[in-house]
Amino acid sequence: MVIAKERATANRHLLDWVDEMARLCTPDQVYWCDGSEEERRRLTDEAVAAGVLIPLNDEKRPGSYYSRSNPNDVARTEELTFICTPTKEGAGRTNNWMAPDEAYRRLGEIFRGAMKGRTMYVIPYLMGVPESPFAMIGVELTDSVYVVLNMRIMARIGNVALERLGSSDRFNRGLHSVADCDPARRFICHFPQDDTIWSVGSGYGGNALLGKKCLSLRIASYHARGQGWLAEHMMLLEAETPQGEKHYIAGAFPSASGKTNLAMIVPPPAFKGWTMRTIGDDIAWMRVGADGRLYAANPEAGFFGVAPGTNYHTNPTAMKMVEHDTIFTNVALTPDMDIWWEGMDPPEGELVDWRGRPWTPGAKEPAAHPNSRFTAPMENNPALSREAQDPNGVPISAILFGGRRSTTIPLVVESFNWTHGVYLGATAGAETTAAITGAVGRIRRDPMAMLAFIGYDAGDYFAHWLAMFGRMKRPPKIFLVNWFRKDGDGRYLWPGYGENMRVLQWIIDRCEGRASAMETPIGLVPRIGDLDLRGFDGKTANVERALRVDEDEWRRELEEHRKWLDQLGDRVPEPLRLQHRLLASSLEALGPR
Ligand code: SAT
Ligand code: MN
Repeated sequence: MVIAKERATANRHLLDWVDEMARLCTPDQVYWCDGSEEERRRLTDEAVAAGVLIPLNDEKRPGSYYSRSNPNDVARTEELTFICTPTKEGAGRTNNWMAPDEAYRRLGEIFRGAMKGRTMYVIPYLMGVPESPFAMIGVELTDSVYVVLNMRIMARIGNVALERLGSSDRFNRGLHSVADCDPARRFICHFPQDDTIWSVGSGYGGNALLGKKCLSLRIASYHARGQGWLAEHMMLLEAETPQGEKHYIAGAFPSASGKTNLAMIVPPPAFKGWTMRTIGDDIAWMRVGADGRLYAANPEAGFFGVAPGTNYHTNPTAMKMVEHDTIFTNVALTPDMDIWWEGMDPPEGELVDWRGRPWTPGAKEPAAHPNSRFTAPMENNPALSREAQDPNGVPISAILFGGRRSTTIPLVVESFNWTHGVYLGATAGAETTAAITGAVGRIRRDPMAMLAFIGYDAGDYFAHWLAMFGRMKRPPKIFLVNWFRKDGDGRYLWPGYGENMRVLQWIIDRCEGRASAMETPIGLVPRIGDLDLRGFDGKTANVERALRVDEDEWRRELEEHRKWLDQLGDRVPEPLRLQHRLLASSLEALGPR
């Protein structure tokens, strides 16, 4: 085994751990990433030579590459994801649990010799900007050059992280190998008490880019609870009004519910003078500032977005963002080596699909995998907020909880208070999508869009959310939103996309105390006249239906909430159970209509 001659650090904790992991995985060589541009070029060339990346048409899409995954490895695998706390109770009822020693032993057997003939890349990385009190340091060891090239877009890697680490032993230890990419030998294990992640058998984003879901959500949420802050699955958006006031909005949505689109929203023409800018599209770390407000920062440095459905109408910003220097995974290829996916204008002629097979328009199966992705650096986003790099984060005015629901949930509901807001987040649900493997189209409860990412017991997580209220002097308002309600014929009642601006405006006006709302048994809902519908070309009757609180639907919904809270066990905090009873009994008190 050859250990790289120039070790980039004198940090003994790091060197010893890398040696130990190299002895386990026996790579042919160990390579320390420095994060430089020269290194990016060199590793990209190596990836191209190895067939891992295919260069795209340099005139149409400069600096961009294409990658196809193993067809068995296209999404996060929640059933193979484990929280390995010392006790099963520590992981709670919503996580898979494996005892730490068993996990180290079982995965250790798979890791043993897994990097033979390969390179072990050492990726020191930072989540957050270097000067930020939010920043967290991780080191990922991986045998995948695809992972290295994606991590260098999604995080700040190399010397910048080593400098910040210095001689400390406080860094997350991540070990990753694609090994033989066998789903029967695929595990994503988190050891919060050891600040360690072991992931084996998958090269897919959320399973393999360890800085993302594994560190910034599962491990971070565990630390956040102990330290009094929140690590959340939220996009972050800056809204500047025509008067020049700025509001920052955080929004939790399950994967593939339009979160990236919302983070890059372009207001309709009637909203002259409004400017919307992106801060983040997936993860928010939130701490209470000295002024008692909640400050949020995006720890990532890039965007790992779902490609299908993205086009110049639904998300022009993302389309511009991916015009250059982007890695595409599992989309389709055009004859002139550009990319294509469902939702773009129909292609001319034959394509090559995500599995490398010829594909003609009208074919039964999609050309791009429904969970195909683009990985683009933050600076590519033409609507990026300057505050995206603010070390202290931005003060949040409103928190949104959303999900894809074709019935029941109104376009927008403001919570009566913080506890009710936490309840709305805790009971939020969504129809399932392609970002996770499993059935598509069934409703699953996804509290704060964090079901797959809470690194401990969900009841304790809700209690932590409730406790955060006491730390704030000016807490954000909490809203439930649903862009996806349908009529009886399955047509959307609300046009969504840029038109969501009308809802955001109402939300901002509520935060400023200048818009009215109607009290309903389940929360505060705008009347049709409370929304600014200037220039709206949809039917107002449909908007009224999208806003409606249907008591029968809500009786059924609340019954589902009860079952859900029962399922979570007795660590669900009493205020949330009481909140449930209050809502259910208020609805009953109205009597039959
Ligand atoms: O599937 S990933 O975790 O890689 C991305 C996402 O779901 O947001
Ligand atoms: Mn996500």
